[in-house]
Amino acid sequence: MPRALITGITGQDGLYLSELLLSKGYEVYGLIRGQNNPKLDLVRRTVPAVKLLNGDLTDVSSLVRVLSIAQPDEVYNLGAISFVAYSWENSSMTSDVTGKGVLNILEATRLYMAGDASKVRFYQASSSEMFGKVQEVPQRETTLLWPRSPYGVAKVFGHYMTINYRESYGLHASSGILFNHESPRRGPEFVTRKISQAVARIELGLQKGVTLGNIDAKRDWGFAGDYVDAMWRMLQQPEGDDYVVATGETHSIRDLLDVAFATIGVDDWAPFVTQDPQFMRPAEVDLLIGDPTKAREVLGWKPKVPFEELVRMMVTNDIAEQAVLSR
Ligand code: NAP
Ligand code: G4F
Repeated sequence: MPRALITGITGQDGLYLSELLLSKGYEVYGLIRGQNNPKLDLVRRTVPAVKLLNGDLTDVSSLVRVLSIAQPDEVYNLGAISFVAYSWENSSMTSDVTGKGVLNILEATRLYMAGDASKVRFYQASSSEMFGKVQEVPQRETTLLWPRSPYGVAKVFGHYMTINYRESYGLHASSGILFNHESPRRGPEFVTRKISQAVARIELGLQKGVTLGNIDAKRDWGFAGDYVDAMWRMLQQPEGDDYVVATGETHSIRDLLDVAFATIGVDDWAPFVTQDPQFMRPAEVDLLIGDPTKAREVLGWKPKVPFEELVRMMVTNDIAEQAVLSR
């Protein structure tokens, strides 16, 4: 039975990846932090077979201990402070967790493999946010990185550190440059879920409108359940490498509003949407669109859930969830 360790087990991708690996017969370990993590129950309910181990990406001694207990064949480093807006307000902590945390888990993995590079394979959750002020359209593996947020800068550090461990120590290390991926499990702070929850609550008469920031920004949005499959495929390759994982389509937040409100039969969303500078960012990433050719050709991966279906799935799920919560 192959063994996997996942950091970020309480997050959106951690849950989908656990489900995928368990369905493939893996023994799955998850790193959980804090003495009373509020998401512990969610993980236990959703993926009860996952074995949870205490640790934190900022504490290298905890990572060494967790690796020695889990004895993984594959390490998936999904843990991060992942909310871009928050990273300006907590830039030092974001650098420690999202940036230096990658070095910590790489170093713990190097100690664990003890000179035997065949012992373990490593996945790093890199991000399209690294492209920032994009230098090429669409963005591919070779596109120059130009991050626009403390989060993006921290991800660039983790990305290059992963490549460096591959080149320095022969570690089978892969970096997935994933474009935005969403689901009903997405955190409510992100724009897709903020909109799907608001539309659901408007439909149920629980809320009158929604206040947003820049609605002209464009993102390449896919379904998280599809994207974790690409992570697994990367670690099944003969060599570690870097891959863009994206749909190859881009949509503005206006397009997102169109589909979300159409799901409840509203054609003109303007009366329900206001904008507030508090949701604007000091530096914006205006346009993301990925070129997933390499992932398709080498990994045999392609996205299954199109944008409109994804948005409708999220709104429909939130209507059901909000109806229960409001009872
Ligand atoms: P998420 O839902 O925000 O989950 C982040 C996870 O990181 C949570 O489990 C969180 O645990 C954990 N974490 C935070 N601080 C930690 C620390 N100090 N030590 C250990 N774990 C810590 O993120 P996601 O959407 O699943 O994304 C997974 C990864 O992919 C992240 O690295 C993200 O930056 C990256 N990524 C995401 C996207 C996307 O569109 N979703 C795109 C590209 C890259 P707690 O519950 O304890 O806070
Ligand atoms: O949903 P967002 O907060 O996601 P963002 O910043 O693109 O980051 C996500 O994707 C990255 C991959 O590219 C990940 F690495 C990262 O961890 C995270 O998962 O914002 C999307 C867009 C931005 O342009 C933002 O300015 O939506 C715009 N926006 C407009 N109004 C808003 C809002 N974003 C949020 N969160 N809230 C708003 O009210």
